[in-house]
Amino acid sequence: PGDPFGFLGLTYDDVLLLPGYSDLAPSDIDTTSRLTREISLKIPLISAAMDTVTESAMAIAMARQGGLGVLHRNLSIEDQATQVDLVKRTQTGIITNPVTIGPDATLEELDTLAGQFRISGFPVVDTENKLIGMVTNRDLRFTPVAEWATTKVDEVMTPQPLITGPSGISRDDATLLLRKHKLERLPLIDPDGRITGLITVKDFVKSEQFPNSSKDSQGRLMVGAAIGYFGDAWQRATALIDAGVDVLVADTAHGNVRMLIEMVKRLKTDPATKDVQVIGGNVATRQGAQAFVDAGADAVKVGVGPGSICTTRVVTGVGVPQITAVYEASLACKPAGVPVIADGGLKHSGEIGKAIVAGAESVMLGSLFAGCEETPGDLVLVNGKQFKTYRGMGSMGAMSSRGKKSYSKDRYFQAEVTSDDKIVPEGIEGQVAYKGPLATVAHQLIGGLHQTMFYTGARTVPELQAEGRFVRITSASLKESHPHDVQMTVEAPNYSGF
Ligand code: RVP
Repeated sequence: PGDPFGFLGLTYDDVLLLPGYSDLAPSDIDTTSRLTREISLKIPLISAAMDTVTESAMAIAMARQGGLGVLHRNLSIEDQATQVDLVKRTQTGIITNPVTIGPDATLEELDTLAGQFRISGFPVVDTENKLIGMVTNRDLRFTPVAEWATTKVDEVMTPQPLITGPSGISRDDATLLLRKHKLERLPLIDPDGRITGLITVKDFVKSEQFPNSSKDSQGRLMVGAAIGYFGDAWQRATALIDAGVDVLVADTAHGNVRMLIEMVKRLKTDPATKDVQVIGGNVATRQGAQAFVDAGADAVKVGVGPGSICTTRVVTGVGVPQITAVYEASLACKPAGVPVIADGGLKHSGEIGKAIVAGAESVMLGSLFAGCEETPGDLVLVNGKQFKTYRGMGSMGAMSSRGKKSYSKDRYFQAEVTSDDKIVPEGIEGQVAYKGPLATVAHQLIGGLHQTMFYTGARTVPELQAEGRFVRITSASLKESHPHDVQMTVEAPNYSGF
């Protein structure tokens, strides 16, 4: 009953943030924010679970910068679990579960293993996992390739006694040992001589290069992965947990669905899964968010239709403008202490601060990241300019069986559609300009957020959320906000046009 038109929905381009009194030095500003109830990130950026955005290389780059990558699920359970494993093994410090090899393996097998895991040195262990030597790619070089199939690892390895460290060695002690003995690798063993870890100089140097990186309690990079609720989603969830995933994103394009809400509830109560952080999504109303809060979700992802490649609002007529959607969801989430993630629709760095003031604690980005070097897919050259493909997960390309099997069309309610000509897509396929490494893209985005915080006088993200105020604007103001009445001759690294 009552007014059928409800309230007015606003989105990013409908608002600006009011400047506020500022007494801050750049070093005062802290962009740390909560991703979930239990995980905080140094930078509140998440890369979208899309097959043209996040696979292991992107997830590694995101975690190194201090954000998080969510691995897409348009691939088999085994392949997605392998992606998780690749991120978890890319160490920032100590490898807690190093890949080992047996003394009877051939050099050919050693070479295959090195290629598969992209590593060059292995502890050699006996059947009880006791360290008996170390073997590296260097050891291969002195044996002719023709003999690799018949030569065994124990013929070329460096046998015990080796320089080793105890399992719980501190970073400083490990550094001393590596330096003193000019070691490339330091195996860690327990009192019985079993291998428990491996430290490499390369990883130690890297961890100094990425002081903000998002790490778990064991110093491994953090990673998220998308699951749904349909079919074998539960097996997917447990396989990802076994591989070490930190965050499961249980989402579909429409998350206010009984089976998905039940999935979140089960994940948060089953003893096998309840310790992993679970994000539920996507919703765009207060009631939708409340359902996930009640189900025990550790964060709620918001966005129905704002995505750059999304046609949901056009195809279905359903959606909520993103600033309003985030605000409405936050009304349910904030009292429960559950963070909101604003997913989709961001075009510039200034929108990160707007999402935070509307009630989000982090943002998920697709198009802004799709042009990065680390995203899946090759560079495409068009008229001498470099592009990368970017497509919606509800596009024909992602849902049809052309190319390879689609594992994710249930995200758009199409799980039972077997023939491609019956698919109703809710996304498009396109391309974005190549932008180089994620590090430079993230630098511009976070630099923009720093400036937002300076202009608004907010030292921290919670302060920005609490104190930030909007002013609603008109289309004339939006025109004024963008460059106008000049011809742009040089593209800025953080602005490419209206
Ligand atoms: P954007 O950053 O505006 O490119 O939006 C990315 C988001 O769009 C994703 O995180 C997801 O929520 C949504 N998406 C992905 N595929 C589709 C679709 O095909 N409609 N939408």
